[in-house]
Amino acid sequence: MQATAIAQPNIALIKYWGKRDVLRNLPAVGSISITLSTLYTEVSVELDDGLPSDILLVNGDENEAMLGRISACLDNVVGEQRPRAHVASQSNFPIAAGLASSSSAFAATTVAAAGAARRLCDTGDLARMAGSASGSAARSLYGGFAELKNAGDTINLSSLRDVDSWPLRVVVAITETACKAVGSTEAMEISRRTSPFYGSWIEQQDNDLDVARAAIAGKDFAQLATIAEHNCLKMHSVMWASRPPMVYWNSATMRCMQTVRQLQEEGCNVFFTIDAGPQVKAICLPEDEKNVVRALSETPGVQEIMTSGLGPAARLVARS
Ligand code: 2P0
Repeated sequence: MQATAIAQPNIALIKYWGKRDVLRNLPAVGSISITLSTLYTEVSVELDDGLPSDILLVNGDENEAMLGRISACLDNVVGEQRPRAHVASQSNFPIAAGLASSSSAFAATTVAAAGAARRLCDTGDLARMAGSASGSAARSLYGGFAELKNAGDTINLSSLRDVDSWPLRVVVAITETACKAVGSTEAMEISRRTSPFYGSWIEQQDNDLDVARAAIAGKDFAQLATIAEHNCLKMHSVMWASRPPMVYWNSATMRCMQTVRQLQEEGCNVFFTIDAGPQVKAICLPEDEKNVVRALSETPGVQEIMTSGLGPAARLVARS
C-alpha cells in the first residue's frame, strides 16, 4: 500500500516558540502562518509487510537522523502494529536551515501515511497528527493564512483567508544553506528553561494574535507588518537571552533587515520575518515585489533569492 503527498512549507507571522507539553508536543502559544506556493516537499510512504525496519530517504540519501521522528509519526497515523515503511522525501529547497522544511516534511508524511493506510481523517485530525510530529507542520494542512489555536487539551486549526483573497508575495533571502547548529525542538526547551523573557513572551502572544487576525481580516498590510516584525523580534530576544544564547542570525541576516528598513522608508509595502535560521523572509504586496527582489539580491552576503506566492494545503497526489 503506497501513497504520495505534497505539502508546502509555511512561514509564521505570529510565531510558535515554546511547548507546554513536550511529550504530546503541544505548543505553549498559538500562531498564525502563511503557506507558500513555490517551495514544496513530496513524500511517498509505502507500507510493506516484508520490510524488517523503516527506511527513510531524504533527497535520495538514506537519513538516520530523522528516521526516529518519521517512524513515530507513522506509528501515530497508522498505528503501532503497522507494517514497516519505505519513506522517500524530496524537497526543492534547503532543509534544516530555517526554511520551515519540517513543516512541509511532516505535513506531507502525515497525509501520505494516512493515504497509504486508507485511513479516513478530516483536515483537523490530520493537522493534529502532523502537529504532534512537528508543531509547525499542523499549519501546512491549510492553504493561505492559517491560525493554530492553542486551547484546552489539544490544538485547533482554522483558515483565516484562502490563497487567492489576499495575494501577498514572499521573497526569501538565503544567506547560508548549512544545517543549523541547534534544532528548534531543543532550542525551544532551552528558552523555556533559561530565558528571563520567556514568561512575558507567552503572556503577550494572545494580544499579538488578536492584532494580526484583525489585520488579515481587514487586509491591513501596515498593521500586519508592524505586529509581525515585533513578534519576530520578541521571539529572537527570548532566544538571545537564553543560556546558552541562541543566535541564528549572521551578518547578512542583519544587512537584509536593514535593506527592508530602507525599502520601508522609500514607501515600499514590505516587512521581514526570520525563523530559527539565518534566512530573511520579506513579505510584500505584489506591486512591490520587483523592488524587494532587486534590493535583497544586491545586499552583500545574500547567496540566493527565492520568491513565492501563497500556496495550497497539503494534499494526496497518488495512491496505489
Ligand atoms: C514557527 N518555528 O512558528 C516557529 C518560528 C521556528 C521559529 O515552528 O519541535 O520544527 O518540531 O514542534 O515546528 C520550528 O519548530 O518544532 C517553528 P517542533 P518546529 O514556525
